[in-house]
Formats: sequence, C-alpha cells, structure tokens
Amino acid sequence: MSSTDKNLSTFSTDGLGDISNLRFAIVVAEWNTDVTERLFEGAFNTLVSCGVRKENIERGNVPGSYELTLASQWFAQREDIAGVIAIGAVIKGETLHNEYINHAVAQGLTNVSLKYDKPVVFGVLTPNNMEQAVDRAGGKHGNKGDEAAITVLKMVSLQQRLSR
Ligand code: RBF
Repeated sequence: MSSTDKNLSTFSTDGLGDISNLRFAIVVAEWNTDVTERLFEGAFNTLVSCGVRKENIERGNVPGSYELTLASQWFAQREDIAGVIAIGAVIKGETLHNEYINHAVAQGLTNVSLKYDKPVVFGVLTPNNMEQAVDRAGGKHGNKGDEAAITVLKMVSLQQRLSR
C-alpha cells in the first residue's frame, strides 16, 4: 500500500487513553537535516496535539541514521520512556550505502523494541532523491513524522490495554 493510500496523519486518535503523563523520546539524525527537522517538527507537534506534554518529550541528535539504533536503545532502556521515535532520511546515491544503512537501522530498531518491550518507531525516509524526501516531510505526501507519532501512541495505547 503506498503512502498516498495510507496516510496515518488523518487517522483518528480516539480511544488513546490518558497519555498526558507518558514520556517519549525522539532521536533525530543530522544527515539531510532540512528533511529530518521537518519530520521532527511533525512528530513533536503531533504528540503535543494528541495530549503529550511538551516537557515529556526528550530529543536526542545523532550524526547519521546509522547511529539511530544505539541512541534509541539508550532511551528505550529507561523505565520512564514509554516509546521512542527514530527519525532519519537516507537518500539513495551512486553506491549501495543506503541499503546497508536502511537494513541495519530497520533491524536494529526492531531488536531494541523487542528487547525493551516498547515501541521504537521507524521514522526513516528511504527515498530515491531529495524531492521524494521533501514530498514526505510536510509536502504532497504528508509528513511521515506525524505518522511516526501516531504510531507510537497507538502502540503504547495497545500495550497498556493488553497489560491491564
Ligand atoms: N546518513 C543518513 O542519515 N542519511 C544518508 O543519506 C547518509 N548517507 C551516507 C552515505 C555514505 C556513503 C556514508 C558513508 C554515510 C552516510 N550516512 C548517511 C551516515 C551514516 O548514517 C553514519 O552516520 C556514518 O556512516 C557513521 O557511522
């Protein structure tokens, strides 16, 4: 399903429960920073508009997307953090670097999520070029940062319901 068909930015957040006391982390890669800043803003503003307190959102910057996994683990291992959003933009170039980075990060974030039993959301754009990245960072395909925020909230909410 393409992102045009499925845009979580428009999903209902009804039934999320009380999230005002939950704490979240957003880890942001500094490569392609114009894009990752827009993704961060989307994620941050969506968390806040859904009821998360600004002071309950922590940010950590990392040099590039490859470093998202370790920094996400540093946050995820903390008991006070309910969920983590990892944000990056890995743009395809003339070499295969993007595939190595993307696979490593996707697998790494999955491992962290399972190890610490909490949502660690993959908010990494993997476009062929900068235009595709901009289209997904507040452009014509919405903002994947918004979607990452909705995802972490939905997962935390499901986890809370199942552990009651
Ligand atoms: N990091 C990104 O977040 N996005 C990129 O598009 C990106 N491209 C890279 C291309 C090459 C050839 C290399 C070597 C690294 C790139 N990185 C990129 C940085 C990478 O995620 C990591 O920070 C560095 O490899 C240091 O571990």
